[in-house]
Amino acid sequence: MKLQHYINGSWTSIDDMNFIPVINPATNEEIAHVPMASKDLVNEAVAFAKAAQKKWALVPAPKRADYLFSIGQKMKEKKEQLAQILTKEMGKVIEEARGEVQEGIDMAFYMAGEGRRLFGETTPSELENKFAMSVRSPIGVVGLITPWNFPVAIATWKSFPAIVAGNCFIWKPSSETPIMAYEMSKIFDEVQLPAGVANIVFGSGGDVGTTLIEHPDVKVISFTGSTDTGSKVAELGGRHLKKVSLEMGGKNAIIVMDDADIELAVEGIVWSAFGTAGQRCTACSRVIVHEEVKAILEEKLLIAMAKMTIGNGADESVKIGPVIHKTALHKIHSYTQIGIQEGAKLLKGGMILTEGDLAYGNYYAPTLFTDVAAHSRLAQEEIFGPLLSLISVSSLEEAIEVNNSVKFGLSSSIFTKDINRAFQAQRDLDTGIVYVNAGTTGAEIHLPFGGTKGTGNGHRDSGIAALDVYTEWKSIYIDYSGKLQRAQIDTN
Ligand code: UN1
Repeated sequence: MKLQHYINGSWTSIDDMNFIPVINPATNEEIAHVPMASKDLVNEAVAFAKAAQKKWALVPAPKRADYLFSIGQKMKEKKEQLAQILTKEMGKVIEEARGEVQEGIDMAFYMAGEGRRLFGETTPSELENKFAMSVRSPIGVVGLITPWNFPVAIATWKSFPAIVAGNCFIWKPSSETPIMAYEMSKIFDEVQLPAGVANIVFGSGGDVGTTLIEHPDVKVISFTGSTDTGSKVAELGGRHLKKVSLEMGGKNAIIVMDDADIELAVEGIVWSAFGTAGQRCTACSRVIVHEEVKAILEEKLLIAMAKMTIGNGADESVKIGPVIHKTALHKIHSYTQIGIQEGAKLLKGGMILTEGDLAYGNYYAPTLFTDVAAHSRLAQEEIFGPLLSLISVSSLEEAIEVNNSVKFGLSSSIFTKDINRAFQAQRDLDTGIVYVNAGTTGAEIHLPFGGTKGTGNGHRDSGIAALDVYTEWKSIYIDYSGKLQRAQIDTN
């Protein structure tokens, strides 16, 4: 299968294109070929989007929202088909793939509802017979750069608020997972979204992203991906005075206090650390455990880990799928070696799996280290794989300090039965998302998603907060006094 870019409501011809293969991480088989857009093609897409946006901004927001309701409905009808494709190109297990498509459906309906709100504000004027209000206005053409770990959900967090607010977008999905984007282009086409509102261009290695960031007609860049790439996006975006929204890495921790429900904590840890093979920005990669319950937690974690089934995520009984590619597999393994060198104690896993069919895919054994030093590389750096580090502490204060000692701040969690500790933790944990008695993953789309410190730059995906990325506040003063009234002067 050869994919095509989707520009101005049609798919580009496949002639004269450079293609690269798309690989199923469970088998390393080629499943499609994705074209690489030239700079000219990206510029062409931006020009179409710019022209389309002038008309799209005039479509009443509730009507723009109707398209989103139809998109959500189509995604619902195709949920199983989309989930199967998602598992095949990204590797996550089918149950999670269904969950991810559901996340996109939820976002469509949620943002469609926003079409009948998009609330502005009225504010009293300091002058007589003068009316003051502020409204959200669309910004123009926006560039969306999305990662491979959530090929559809993250794109919906960005594209749906963008279009309901009256913008047009150019979406550059990851070259690892372009098929989901291609499937979304079919849905945009099926619901007859006006040409040029949604555009998808494929690329690899940063060329398309650079063109979008440097283009004077692309006003906003929304990026989710690694901290390394994100800081380059921010740097280039800053030079071109772009509004840049960044969602980057995490080094998320679960705190297990001495009064925690240990069985529940184990379930939360296993799901957050090893689900999606640890390849979520929200994945748990540190457990900060109170020393009183360290031994029992280790024992129960090992029992739970022994029950995990690893393999091709298309198989309904499998709980842990492959990691995205060989490079990731070797990077993850290098952290096992780093952990050992740093003196951490390897309790389980720590190897690339090669038995039977696993040899064909990119499988890493769920890995548990204990006695990890809070400031070691193992405990500080994002690994993005199924590697978990246990760090022991002797108080809640110390647990919070360890949690906050990393450069990231996406998600955190505490297991405790003490309501005072829970409230103290939600206040003091320096992350954009905090869970009490739940794992670190599973954010819901109607709440803001994002993090503090090295995770982001203050913007949020999802929830109402996403509208702040894709709208500009416009303040409007209507003077009906019939005379010139000078603010700050005539008031006093
Ligand atoms: C991500 O890994 O970047 O909260 C997204 C969660 C999911 C989204 C994760 N709803 O785990």
